[in-house]
Amino acid sequence: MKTIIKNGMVVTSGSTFKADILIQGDSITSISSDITPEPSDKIIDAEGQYVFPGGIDVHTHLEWPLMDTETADDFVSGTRAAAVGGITSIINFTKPKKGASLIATQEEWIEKGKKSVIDYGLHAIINEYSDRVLEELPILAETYGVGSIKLFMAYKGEMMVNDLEMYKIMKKAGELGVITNVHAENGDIIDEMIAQALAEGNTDPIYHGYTRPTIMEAEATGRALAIAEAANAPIYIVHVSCSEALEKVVEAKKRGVQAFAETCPQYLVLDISYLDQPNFEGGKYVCSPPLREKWNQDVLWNGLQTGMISVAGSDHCPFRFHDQKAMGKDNFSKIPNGLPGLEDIFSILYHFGVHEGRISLNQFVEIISTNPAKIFGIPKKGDISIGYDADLVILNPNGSRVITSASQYQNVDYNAYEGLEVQGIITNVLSRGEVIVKDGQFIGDAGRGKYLHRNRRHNRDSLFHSPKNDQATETIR
Ligand code: DUC
Ligand code: ZN
Ligand code: ZN
Repeated sequence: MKTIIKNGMVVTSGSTFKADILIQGDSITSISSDITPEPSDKIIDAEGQYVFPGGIDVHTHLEWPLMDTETADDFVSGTRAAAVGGITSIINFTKPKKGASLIATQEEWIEKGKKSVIDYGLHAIINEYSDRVLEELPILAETYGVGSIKLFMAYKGEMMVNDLEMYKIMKKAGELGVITNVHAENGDIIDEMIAQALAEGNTDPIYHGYTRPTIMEAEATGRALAIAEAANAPIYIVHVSCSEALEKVVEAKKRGVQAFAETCPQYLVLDISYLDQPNFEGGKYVCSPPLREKWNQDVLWNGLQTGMISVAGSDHCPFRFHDQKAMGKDNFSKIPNGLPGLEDIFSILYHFGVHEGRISLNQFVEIISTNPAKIFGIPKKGDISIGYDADLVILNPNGSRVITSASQYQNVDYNAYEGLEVQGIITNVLSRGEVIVKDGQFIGDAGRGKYLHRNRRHNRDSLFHSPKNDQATETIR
């Protein structure tokens, strides 16, 4: 059976035009001003609506152990929420147990991911250094299509690696064309600040913000970029939250470092005042890096406008408020770090970005779909083009909705954006040609998602050498 999406306004990173889209099997086979249906064809009328390439969220933590607990969404509930929210592919993080091989870990996480309702890839976290890591990296890259790893500069004892370890790992990754995601915060100094705050009797969630200052994110960001430069390796700084850290990225791009930056909706829309609420409400907003002073939001939007920030990822890391966040009721350092966001990232970026005039429709597609596919080497996704996967999101720009945990698919008892009204309603979502969201309701099956065996290098290089990147001039503030 063929499917035709008729009369929609097709939006890609490069253009916006009215067209019909013909889908056969998994793929887009024709894009034309008027495709005549045959009687057996399934028709989706998208008159008055936008048709976007499916969102690609390259920053998720489903089924992810952290701080003696595990995130509240598994690959079923998390990817279902993603689909309803316009995300048709994710890249989740693995997490090796101490001493475990990276290959065995990858196998274990591919197995976990098989429940997914949308396509999923995996970034391999490396949370301790050994010579074996360097031996396993080529196997991960070549046999498992793992084009990206992740290193942490914080979470000492659980995940943090030191500078020399980073250098050795990034050097090897760079030789293989594998990009390194980096969580950039100075873990040593943050741990000291936390100990000091607790010793002074300061236990409320707001101290999470005070003990992880912007300068410690900027310092680690600059150091990571310098190590990448010395190792001649591509680097992707996850969740840039503040102006000082973004400045480090811009400086590095100017020097020619193969650097990309990501920010997240929580840093674009929420601010540090959310941590400072009575009755432990602030605990809901504990994530790392922490929410920042509001003025940083304009700088981050500017980074997206100018291409200095290439991607918006959700950093979906959900913990229930009533029992998981509550672990830190008397001690902010025990609050599991993370916010839910996978279900709403597409809407929030559309509303605050496109609807409120901060970015264009085409920039929106670039940030939420095209750039993630290019940077992380996802073949046949991130665009609406013949031969590409029919991963498509149809959005009615004339409708609006109020975000609330009462109607969410995320398996968590709150929503960080509760009560926000956003313009634009996602009506239909297709994943490889199959309608998995119809009239806003999920109708797909668990287990239909496929593991993304990723390419390395080629698409990312074309993006790195784009005119925008080459112009990394005084673009912030
Ligand atoms: N930050 C979070 O808030 N959660 C997961 C880990 C991280 O880096
Ligand atoms: Zn992180
Ligand atoms: Zn994260």
